[in-house]
Amino acid sequence: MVKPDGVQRGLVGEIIGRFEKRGYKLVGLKMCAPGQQHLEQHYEDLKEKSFFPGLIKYMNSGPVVGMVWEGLDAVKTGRSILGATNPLQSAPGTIRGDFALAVGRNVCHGSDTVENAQKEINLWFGKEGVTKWAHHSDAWVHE
Ligand code: DAT
Ligand code: MG
Repeated sequence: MVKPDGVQRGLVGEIIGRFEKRGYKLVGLKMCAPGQQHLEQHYEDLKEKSFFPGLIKYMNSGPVVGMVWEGLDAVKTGRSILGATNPLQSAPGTIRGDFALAVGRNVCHGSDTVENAQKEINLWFGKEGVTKWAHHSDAWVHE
């Protein structure tokens, strides 16, 4: 997901392009501003953290762009494309390492496990929000 700062800074195309060019297949895409309750549900595992109120306020400060990517090891490799949570520790070449400085303005979100990816897809996209399609380059990307 491109967070509100990423949307405002015009990074939507850049972020989509990095996943697309790596070889992942886009199967879900949506801009929305779902509101506080939905965002609290999305980050429910962090609700006891001191930064939680600030995180929700930031996430609720503008629209976000959610996406669902399919391909080999998409969750783990997707996280490495994003970079470390704190951009000061994100390697150059990662999205956060190239475009962010502060942990509370780190431009993008990525699911951290396949199980959480499934939960987040259900929360943000529902069953009809994901599109099955055949990528013409699939055999040139996957063995
Ligand atoms: P990630 O987004 O890399 O999965 P996370 O799930 O641990 O990281 O936390 C969710 C978001 O909360 C993270 O992208 C930025 C914010 N956050 C995490 N740790 C923080 C901290 N110590 N101070 C402020 N914000 C923090
Ligand atoms: Mg997380």
